[in-house]
Amino acid sequence: QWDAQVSNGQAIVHLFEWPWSNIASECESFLGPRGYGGVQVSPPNEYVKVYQGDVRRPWWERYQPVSYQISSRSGNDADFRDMVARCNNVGVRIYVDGVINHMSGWWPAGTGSTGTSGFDAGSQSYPGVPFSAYDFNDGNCNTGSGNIENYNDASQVRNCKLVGLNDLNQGSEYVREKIVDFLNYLVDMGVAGFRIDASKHMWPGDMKIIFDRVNNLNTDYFSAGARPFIFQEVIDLGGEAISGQEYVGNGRVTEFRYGKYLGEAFRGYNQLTYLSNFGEGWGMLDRAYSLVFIDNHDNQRGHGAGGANILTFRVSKWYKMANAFMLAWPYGFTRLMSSYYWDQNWVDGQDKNDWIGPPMDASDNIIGPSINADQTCGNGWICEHRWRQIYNMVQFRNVAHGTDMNDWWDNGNNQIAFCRGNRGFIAINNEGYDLKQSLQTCLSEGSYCDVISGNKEGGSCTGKTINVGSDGVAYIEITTMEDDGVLAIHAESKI
Ligand code: LAG
Ligand code: CA
Repeated sequence: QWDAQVSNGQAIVHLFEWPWSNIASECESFLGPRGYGGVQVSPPNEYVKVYQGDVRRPWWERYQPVSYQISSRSGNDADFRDMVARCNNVGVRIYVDGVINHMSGWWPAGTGSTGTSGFDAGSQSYPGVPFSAYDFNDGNCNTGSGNIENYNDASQVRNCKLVGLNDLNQGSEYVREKIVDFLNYLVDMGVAGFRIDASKHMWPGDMKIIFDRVNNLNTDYFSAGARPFIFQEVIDLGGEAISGQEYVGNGRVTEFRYGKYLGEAFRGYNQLTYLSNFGEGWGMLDRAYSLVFIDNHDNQRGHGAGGANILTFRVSKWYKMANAFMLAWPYGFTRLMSSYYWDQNWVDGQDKNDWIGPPMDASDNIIGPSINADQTCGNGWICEHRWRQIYNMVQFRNVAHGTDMNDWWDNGNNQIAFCRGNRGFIAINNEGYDLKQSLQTCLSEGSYCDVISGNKEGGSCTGKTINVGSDGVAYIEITTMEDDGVLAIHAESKI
């Protein structure tokens, strides 16, 4: 449950709100060939269609389940199955965002959903499962409003409603059974694991009972006895009643401090020199239990945790630097974010457009990404995972997998460099002046292509070429005029 069950890639990407058919082609044409290990997909099961004043089909409607029928704006059951098979066939795994803490919020009877089940939130009737009022926590919650009011009280965080969402009682045998059936349906289809939404809001012991009952992975794609990968979304920045540590016995846990601290460092509120022991040395979870990322679908738009210093595609130079550091650094299992664009509308420090959903047509169908000649995406999709600096660092991580960090160098401030065994070398310059330095790269003698400024194509390099001497030393230059503040070479970028 801690092993991502990847076949060859050590990083996964969240293709937020992508249609299943687009993900299937992306696995075949890009993710498989580029060494991505897998995809986190948006919730696939039936949910509320939200129309509320100006708010029209927000992304967050997918976090209000109505049943476990596979039917969403990304496609139906057949589309989903086709994607799982096609991705697995090219060695790319699928991880489902499992929303099992709650069902929908309150909506008037007759409100539509993305499937055929229908629901009545007021009487807590979800006939597609079926769930009824007996299956919810209301009786176990003792706050006046029925909502979570105080995050210093673990029992209300787990037994009361999160922002008004009908809270399932995972202590009930019947509820567990329905959740296990849902997870098993997906596992049997070939899914490799789950991001467990809102894990902080469920008791770790109840979750353990549920996960222990999930089947082994499908042997058409995985070895016999392989267990589903579980990564639990627990927002723990310290200072609350519930800690991420309580969940490590069930699977990996999202380490939200990781992206927050890197955001602060690259924005200049902390020096990169301190990153030499980034990870456990900074009080974060043990690397064997952590799932790390620079931003996610919540904190890239001010939801969730991390605050204003989180880096996103909007500050692309820092974003690429932070992702490069993450992918080069031997800590945790890495996840990349892949976004769509929306116009922000800042009012009193809050983006009034933080609800905006993916690009859609006049009938509210998602318009999936198109692929431009230069490999970037069109139709309003950012596709950070297709940026050269990012996909080449995914390859770096794969090439360096299994080695430790060594030969750390820094200038005492914001220029750093290090090796990964004798497999890879990276230098980062976040200083207001150039980096010009002879450094130990730990690589064997020869010429290497810097995979940040270019690609190795055939026998040559479209970016900077770095000459490593017989002593492993190379002259490294990253000027402030360059597009990127990173230089990276590895055993497979030798020319
Ligand atoms: C998560 N992790 O624990 C998701 O990553 C996060 O995106 C989900 O919240 C949350 N838990 C519940 O699954 C998102 C939005 C919320 C949204 C919620 C339900 O961040 O803003 O709440 O999904 O759709 C919305 C409204 C609320 C309203 C609620 C109920 O924003 O004002 O009370 O719906 O109708
Ligand atoms: Ca709960």
